[in-house]
Amino acid sequence: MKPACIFDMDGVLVDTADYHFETWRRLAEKLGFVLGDNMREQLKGISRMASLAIVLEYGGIKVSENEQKKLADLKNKWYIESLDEVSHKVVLPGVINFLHSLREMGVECAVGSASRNAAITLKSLELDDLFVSIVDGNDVIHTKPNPEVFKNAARDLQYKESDCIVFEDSQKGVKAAKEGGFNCVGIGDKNSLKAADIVISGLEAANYSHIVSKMKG
Ligand code: B16
Ligand code: MG
Repeated sequence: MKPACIFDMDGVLVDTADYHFETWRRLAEKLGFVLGDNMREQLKGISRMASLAIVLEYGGIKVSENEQKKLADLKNKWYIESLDEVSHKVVLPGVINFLHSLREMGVECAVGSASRNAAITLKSLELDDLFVSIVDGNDVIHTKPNPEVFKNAARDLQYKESDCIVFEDSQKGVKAAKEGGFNCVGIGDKNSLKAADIVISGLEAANYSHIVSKMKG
């Protein structure tokens, strides 16, 4: 049986990580503080409300639950508006080729993303048909580093965790994959994704047979 592939979305399939971060910056500015570059990594891969909590704590701001909901909704409105301008340009290099090569080889694929916008985003980019299942932030209770999102994707694929390869760009996502018993390919910087089994720069550099040989070796 060929190991299945489960992809994180933001930062792996599409380059929306910067759009998320720039929108959090815009919100911080509205609240009267500057969100430092050092927060970029920390805001990757976690849910909208968990991200908001980090941003508010960074700015030393306390607001009611009702106000938090309003701020999160405003951030999402700005984020979706910013995505409108970019559309297909957000698909990362090598993604389409890699996904099509997996399909030709008969490798089953799914998405496991913290984003509540994942299904909408992949549908609007016409990439949704390439996945058996898209599990996103709407389908889970626990956010990464909890492995729930990947476990749900494995369940939908009907594969054991150890027969799946998770592709993930965030530290919290890599932790989720490893704690859930998955093989994990880190996407990005070797130093910040040390917990992954192997790290590659992006899907442009991905070779399925090579990755599988590393996993089984
Ligand atoms: P939304 P991923 C994550 O997606 C992003 O990395 C993270 O920065 C964002 O806060 C989160 O989705 C929630 O996104 O506001 O769209 O629900 O990397 O898990 O695909
Ligand atoms: Mg990500």
